[in-house]
Amino acid sequence: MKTALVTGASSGIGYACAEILAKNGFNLILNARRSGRIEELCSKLSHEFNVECLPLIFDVRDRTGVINAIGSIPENFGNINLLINNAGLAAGLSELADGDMDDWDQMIDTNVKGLLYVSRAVIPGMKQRGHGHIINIGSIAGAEVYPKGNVYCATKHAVASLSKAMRMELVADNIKVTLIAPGAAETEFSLVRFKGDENKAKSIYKGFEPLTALDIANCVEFCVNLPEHVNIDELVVKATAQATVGLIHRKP
Ligand code: NDP
Ligand code: 8X3
Repeated sequence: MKTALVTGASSGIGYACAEILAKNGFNLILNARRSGRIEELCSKLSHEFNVECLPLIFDVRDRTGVINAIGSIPENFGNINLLINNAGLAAGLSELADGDMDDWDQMIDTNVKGLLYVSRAVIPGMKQRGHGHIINIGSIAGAEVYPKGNVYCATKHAVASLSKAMRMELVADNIKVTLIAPGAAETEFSLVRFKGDENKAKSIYKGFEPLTALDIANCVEFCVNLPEHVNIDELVVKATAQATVGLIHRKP
């Protein structure tokens, strides 16, 4: 049986990926900071799909915590075939001139450094086994930029660059690297960005049908079920009503 490690599995895209991977028979190692949600999801998936599920609670920003947690994974979960680097967030929406530096630190530490720490801990095992698949959840904000999205866009540009670098460095080790770059998907993303302001969060998805977390999980399912010799390098996935990051056709 194959094993997948999904970061940020307590909500949204990570949660939906965990469900779809369980359906596909993967044993799961599920990470996030909210332990209650992860434990609940683990017990739900192991009962529903008869797979093994290990909750692995850590903050991807905590370098020592990441190394210790991944180092503590028991042997029966040790052969990680699939890593989904999904944990991430946008914090705030403001111009650089009046940006909140704590928000900047949180986005850079989570979206870039967290992805690096987790990858650094998992890749050596994949190299040793000569097999693996890393799926990085980037964003259309990793190819485009929008006013007030400055630092979030920079972190997702970094994810796009790191995905390319990983693909070049790991090609000789038979490790696939896929970048999935979603457009607007209705998850807890905007609620987090606007620090719990539900009205602001809802307004982002007003007047059009956004992507769902399941839409992205379906893309993950497609990528992981391809034959051994086929890899999707990059997938850009947007709602039909979204042409570019800033051009969304909204009905009144
Ligand atoms: P959610 O807010 O619903 O989920 C984010 C997940 O990341 C949660 O499980 C959260 O868990 C986890 N997370 C956040 N910070 C940390 C941390 N420091 N350590 C461990 N886990 C963390 O948003 P989405 O599902 O939408 O976001 C998932 C990914 O998709 C992100 O990388 C985001 O940038 C990307 N994305 C989202 C888009 C969208 O429109 N929704 C579009 C493009 C990309 P917890 O809080 O429990 O730690
Ligand atoms: C999330 C999509 O447009 O809010 O990565 O940056 S956007």
